[in-house]
Formats: sequence, C-alpha cells, structure tokens
Amino acid sequence: MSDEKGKRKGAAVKNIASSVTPHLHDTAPKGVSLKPRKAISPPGEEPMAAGSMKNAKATNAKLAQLDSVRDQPEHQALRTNQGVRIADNQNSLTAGVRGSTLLEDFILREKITHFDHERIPERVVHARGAAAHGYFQVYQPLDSLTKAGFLLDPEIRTPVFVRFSTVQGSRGSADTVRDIRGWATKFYTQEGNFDLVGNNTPVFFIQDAIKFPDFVHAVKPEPHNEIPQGQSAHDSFWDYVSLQPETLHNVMWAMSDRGIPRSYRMMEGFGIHTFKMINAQGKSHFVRFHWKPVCGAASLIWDEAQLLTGRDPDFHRRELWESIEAGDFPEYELGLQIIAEEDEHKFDFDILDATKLIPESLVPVQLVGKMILDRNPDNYFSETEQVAFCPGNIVPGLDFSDDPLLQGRLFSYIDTQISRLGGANFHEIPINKPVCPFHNNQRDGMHRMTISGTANYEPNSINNNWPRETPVAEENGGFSTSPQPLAGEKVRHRSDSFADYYSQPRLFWLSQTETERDHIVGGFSFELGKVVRPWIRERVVDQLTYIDHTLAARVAANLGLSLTKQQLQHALPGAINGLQTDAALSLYAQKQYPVKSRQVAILGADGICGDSLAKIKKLLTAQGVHSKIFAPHLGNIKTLQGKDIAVDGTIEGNPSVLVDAVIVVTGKESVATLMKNGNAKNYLLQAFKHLKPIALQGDGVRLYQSLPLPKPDEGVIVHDDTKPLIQQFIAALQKHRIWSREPLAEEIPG
Ligand code: HDD
Repeated sequence: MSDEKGKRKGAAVKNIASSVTPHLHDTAPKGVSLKPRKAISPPGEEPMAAGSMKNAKATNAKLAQLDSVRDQPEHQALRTNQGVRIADNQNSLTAGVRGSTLLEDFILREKITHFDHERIPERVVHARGAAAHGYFQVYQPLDSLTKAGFLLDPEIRTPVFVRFSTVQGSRGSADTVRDIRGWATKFYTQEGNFDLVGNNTPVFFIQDAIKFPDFVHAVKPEPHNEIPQGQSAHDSFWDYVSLQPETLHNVMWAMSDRGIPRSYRMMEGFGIHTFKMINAQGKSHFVRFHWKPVCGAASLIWDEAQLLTGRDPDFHRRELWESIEAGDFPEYELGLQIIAEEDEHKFDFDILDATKLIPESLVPVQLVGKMILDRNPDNYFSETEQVAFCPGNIVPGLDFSDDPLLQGRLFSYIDTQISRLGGANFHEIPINKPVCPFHNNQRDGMHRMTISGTANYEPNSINNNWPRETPVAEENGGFSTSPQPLAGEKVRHRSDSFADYYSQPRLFWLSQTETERDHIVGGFSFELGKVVRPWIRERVVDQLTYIDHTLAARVAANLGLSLTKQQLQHALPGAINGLQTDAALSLYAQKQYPVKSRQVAILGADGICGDSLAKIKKLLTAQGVHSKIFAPHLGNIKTLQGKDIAVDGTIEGNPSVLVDAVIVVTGKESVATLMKNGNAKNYLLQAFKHLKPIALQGDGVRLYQSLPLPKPDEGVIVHDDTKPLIQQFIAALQKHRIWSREPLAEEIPG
C-alpha cells in the first residue's frame, strides 16, 4: 500500500468501508488552466453582459449537431410546409369577399391542421421544467474505477443537457411550490448517451417500482376536482404517507427547506440509487452519484416561496435563464460515494434500498469533476420538452445495481416516451441523438428520419454483415454487464433488510439545526392543516412518534391533537453504524456562502446620491453580485449631482421576494419619496421578515425607522460611508439569511 493510501485510511476514522479504493478525495486540478477549477469561478472571469446564446465560446459537439437543424428564417420567404411561397397570410380563400370559405384553401388547411396538433401529452410527473446546455469535465482520470471514456480524460469536455423540474404540478404550475426537484442530466459521451436522472434529495418515497403508480396517483391533484396544483398538501398524499411508512424519509426532506430551494444553482443533486462502475480490468465498485453546487445549497423561506408563486411563478426558470444570459454560469461538482463490493453488507441498511442514503460521514463524497451550464436552449419545445431521459441509458464502464426501484425505472422511461413523443423513433429527435454514430437494424416506425440501407438483419451477407458487433475490450469495447452470480426462488417478497423505516428519518431530524427543525415542524403543520379527514392527520402524527417524540408533539400541538401516553412511549430507533447525526444532512449547519450570483435591489428615487450609487454598484460587481436599481417609476431618476440614471424596474414590479438583499442609498429627497411609497415600505418589511440583509446608507436609515421594525440587528447594516457599508453587507450576504432574526421576524405580518 502506498503512503498516500495509508494516510487517507488513517484519516477516515469514521469510514466503515474497509477499502474505498481508488481514493479520489484529492483529484481536484492543481492550477491547470484547461481544466475546470474546484472552487467557484471568480467573478469577472466570465462575461457579465447579456448574450450567451451568441457567445462563440459556448459551443460543443452537441450544440454543433443542433446547429444543423436550427431554423434560420432571416431573409427567407414565408412558405408552406411543401415549400410553396405564400402571398397572403392574413385572408382565407373565400367565394366573394363576404362569401363562404373554400375547402380548396390548402394554405389555410395546412396552417390550422398543424396548429390543432401542436400539443403533446405533458410528462406524467415532472411536467414543469427548465433546461440548459453545458459541459462536464473530470478532474483526473478515474481509470481505477471505470473504463467510461468521459471519466478518463480531463481534457475531454463532454456536452450535457440538464433539465430541472418539479414533480407534482402540471406544465404551467409555479416554480417555488414545496416539492421535490428533478435533476436529469444527459451526458452526450463519445460512447453513447448516459442519463443520470436524479432528484434534489438523496432518497425516494418508495422502495419498489410496482408502487410508483399508486404513489403518483396519491400525490397528484385529487381526481375529482384536480386540486391542489403543484402541492402535496391534500388528503390523498398524506393518506398514502400514513399507510406507507417507507415514504417518511423522503417526506422529511420534502417538509424541510430542501423542498423550497432558492434556485436551481443552489441545490444539491443525487442519483439516489446505488450504481456500479467497472474498470478496464473488470473490477466493479458500487457508487452513488452526487451533484454539489459550487455556490452552496440554500433555500427560500416558506412565506417567501408562497408569495413567489404569485409574484413570479417562473422564479427558478427565470433565474437559470438570466444568469446564463449574463454569463454567470451555474456550476456543480460531481461527487461519488464509492463502496467496495466486499463492503456491500457492512451497513445497518441495505444499499439497494432507495429510501436510504449512505451517510457522508460513513462514506465521504469524493469530488471528481465539474459541470458548467453555459448556454440556454433556443426553443423550449424542441429541446426542453422533447428531451427524453431514460435511466437505462448507460455506457460501458457503468452498470446498474439490483435496486428494485431502479430496475422498474429501466422499463418505464422508454415506455412513457413512446406515448409522449409519438412512437419508437424519439431517439432521432435532435436533442436526444447521441453525438457518436449509431447504426443498427431497427427499422421503420412512426416519424422515422434515418434513410436505412438494404440489409436490415444480422448476420447478413448482403452488406458484408455491417453494422457489426464490437467485442468487449478495455478501450472502445461493446457494452458488457458486470458478471454477478444470481440464484434464488421466484418470490414476491420485500427483503427484510429493507424493513426499517424510521432510523434514517431520525438521523435526518437529529442532524438539523434548531432553525431547520422549526421549519420541518412548520412544513408538516401547514400541509396536514390542509388535510380534511381528521383520521389521516392523526395517523401521520402517530407515524412521527416513531421518528422523534418532540417532532410529533410539536406537529400535534399545531394541529390541536394531543398524543397519548402510549404514543410517547413508542421506542425510537438507534444510531446507524454508530452515527447519531451527520452534518452533511443540514443545509445551514456549516456555512459561509460565496456571494457570486446573488441578487440585490437598490432602492432610490429622484435626489439619490449618484456618487454613492456608482461606488456601491462597483463594489458589488467586483464580488459577482448582481444589483438592480428599482424606483417608483421606470425611465430615469435624477441624482443629487444632477445626472440622469436609468432605472432597471419599478419597485412595485420587482418586489423584495425576487432578491436576496436590499440597499437604500442616501439622498434626502430620494428617501423622503420612498417614505411615501407603500411598495418601498413593504420592501423593507418583507425583506426583514424573510431574514434578508438590509443596508441603509446615510438618509436611508429614515425609511427603516419609519416602519414598525425592531432595532437594527446583525443583518441591518447602517453606515454613512460606502466601503464599510458594503463590506459589512457582503459579510451578512455570506450568511444567506439572518437566522438569529427569525423569532422577531415571525411577529411581522406576512
Ligand atoms: Fe421518474 C420522469 C426522477 C422514480 C417513472 N423521473 C422523471 C424525471 C426525473 C425523475 C428527474 C424527469 C426527467 C425529465 O426532466 O424529463 N424518478 C426520478 C427519481 C426516481 C424516480 C430520482 C427514484 C429514485 N420514475 C421513478 C419510478 C418510475 C418513474 C420508480 C416508474 C416505475 N419518471 C417516470 C416516468 C417519467 C419520469 C413516468 C415521466 C416523464 C418521463 O419519465 O420522461 O416515466
């Protein structure tokens, strides 16, 4: 064993795996410019001006392939689908100017017929989504782990297309509802497409795919009135939860702040299932995939999330779109938890159970590469709607485990695309095509694009037996399944190793900060408060007593229920492999956030101090913070110094829920105007209630003092001088939210 390996083994005190070879902890690049760096890219390195779609740098093999099908209508005649030039696109063909329309009008018929068929079925789950193009690069070759080409060479930029989604709501539902977020990544590798179709939680609601239709029916809007939209706060969902305790772990995550992420760039992502990686020598390891957002994971406040569903239902997709357009590209690191095959049974849970996570304190996440999203789609339907993810899309060097949920998914996704995208040839839709060649003897079907040759069977002598099989080989070999001995009787029986439903929800609960626990209690209380049938509420609370008595008692109290003595004596589960808590499960236990990409509102009106404003904007831009000036009206405001400054929007149209923090710039007349403006006053009230940093320069403090707000706290920065004001403001912004304020903030009317 090398020294390096020995050192690492010694350091990983809690790591129960006897061997987590090949040890990838420190594979981040060391100053090699071609490779993505481990830390967040510094502000200013990427363009901060709009126009990424035209940014020549944002190209790759997939984008080049898509170029060939992009419509370029500039300087082109309007024509029918048959290529006939259209002379009049405003008037149907009629018999006389007031006469009946003629059936022969092929231009009218073609146009209306096509329009009549514009819609396709939305996804049965994850209907609401937004997507972006980008690329992935591995930090160092992972050859000890896998032979998958895209993980072997740090110089290779593998194109990706990522679609984020909510689960429950339909295509037009709001972004900021309490829900799990989908996170599907298509890697267009040189050896075929690899789809990592995960969520923003490391666990799922059920253990076996046969339950999926029941679970989805329960969470979707109720069948009689299709209420509620984009929410799980209704009877059928909680009825199912109360009867299926395996759902509880993911429910805990959904009721926590993880259910209301700040943005898609501030979420963790998880492949959830255990997969396998196979190296060139045929050695296999179990792996779990993670995405770690480089600018840290953070969430909204529940009141803010609810307000946003009305103020900006597109909040998440807009943020994704605008930051890419501004050249402030979302970045994520790919992490792996690696488990040697011989360690499969060393855990107090089954690694094949998708309702269980592998605590990071037991198996550390090793960061192996970075994904950067640098280009928006050109057309929502063609790309974001028609992209078809299938967990069964893998490449040589990767393999599935026997997780029964994963096994069911391998079938379901291809099946759903056939009805959603209208036939078996959905792989030919440009966004779904691999960037490497693909040839086989599959033929025909609806909407076939490829013009195939004569031989459509194999072996054949007509075309010299092309296309031919590729033997398994270390490099560029055909796909081979990793050998695994299997024996057993055919049974319908859940493994006993899947039977514990309460230990991991308890681990999650115990790992949260007090603030996060308050939010979880709030989440359960809100949702169960919407449940009409009392026995469902009671059964859920009873289930919670098996996780934690305090949690159950607090939710019960909010619902006007009292727990019996017997319920309070329910035995609680013990530690997991000796672990009572795991810091990685808390969003807010650790953190200092990078401020790059944060959104700040600057409020002002005529009479604002222009010099201060210019300095403030400069200091913020240097940190990668996006600031916008909002005033009572659009157009220009006049500064103290007599200059005109263009405003970015009205205060009314850009309420405080859209930003992370707010600054009121000095200027007597400007502040006096704001003090007479209800929207400006509400700005500070809501920013305070939602625990956001507030900076008040000079006269700006008068706006704050005119409101029924407590004395300035650690998040309310008051200063005359710009530099210290912004320094302290940035320090507050690094906290994401001012948690110490929460008890006071609750007294501010919502
Ligand atoms: Fe699923 C879509 C994630 C279990 C069946 N799923 C879908 C999407 C995501 C996930 C992110 C949207 C992909 C996109 O953006 O197009 N699903 C998951 C995760 C699961 C999971 C992380 C558990 C670990 N799913 C799951 C099971 C089944 C399905 C067990 C069925 C047996 N999922 C589907 C589906 C969808 C889908 C019905 C709807 C649209 C689509 O596939 O393309 O087939």
